[in-house]
Amino acid sequence: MRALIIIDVQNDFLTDGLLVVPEGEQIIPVLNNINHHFDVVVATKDWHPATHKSFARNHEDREVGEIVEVNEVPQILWPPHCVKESHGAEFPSDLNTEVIEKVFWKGTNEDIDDYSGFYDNEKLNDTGLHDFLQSKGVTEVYVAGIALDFCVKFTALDAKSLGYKTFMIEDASRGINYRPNDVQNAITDMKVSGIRVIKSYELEKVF
Ligand code: VGL
Ligand code: ZN
Repeated sequence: MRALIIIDVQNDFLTDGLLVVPEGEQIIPVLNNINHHFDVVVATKDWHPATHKSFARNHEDREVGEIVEVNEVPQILWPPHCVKESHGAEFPSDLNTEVIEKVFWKGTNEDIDDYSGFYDNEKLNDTGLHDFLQSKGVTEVYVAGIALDFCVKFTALDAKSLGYKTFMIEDASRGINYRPNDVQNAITDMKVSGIRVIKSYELEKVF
C-alpha cells in the first residue's frame, strides 16, 4: 500500500501567515491533483501551545533565528506560528482535505519541538503515524508539503529509517531556505539516505 503524507500545509506558512514559506501556496493545486494516486492520504499539523519554547518571544532577549538550548536540546527560535486552534493552524481552504483519512499533531508539548511527522526531535514521544501506516499495510510513503528543509526532510528521513520505501515529491513541497542552499542541502541529505526525490508528473508514469 502506498501513502501520501501531507506535511504542515497550514495558513501560517502561506502568504499573510506568521512564518511565510516562499511560494507555499503553489503546492496546493499539485497536492489536489496527485492525491488520487494513493491508497491512503494522511496529514500532519504543527500544533503549538502559545507558550511553545520554539517561539523567540517565549525567551527573554532572544530573536528569531537564534539557537538556544531547551533542556539541553538545541532549538532554533521561530516567530510564533501554528498556535493550536488559531486560524493560522488551519488547512488552507483550497486544499482538498476530504481525502485526508487522519491528521497527526506535532509540536504539542511546549518543551520540545517536532520537525518529524513521526516523533518529536528527541524521539521521546511518537505521533501515532507509524502505527497507523502499519495498520493500513503501507510499505511506500510519499512525503510532500512544508517545509522541505525542515519537517518534510525529517519526516522522510524517519520514514526511511522505519523501513518504508520513501519518496519526496519536490514540486509538491517548498522550503524556508533560511540560509542559502538549505533546500538544496536538504535534497542532497535525503538522496544520500536513499530517499527518492521525484516530481509529481512521474507519478503518472508509475501508477
Ligand atoms: C516547521 C519550523 C517550525 C515545518 C514547523 O513545518 O517545517 N518549521 N515549525
Ligand atoms: Zn513549528
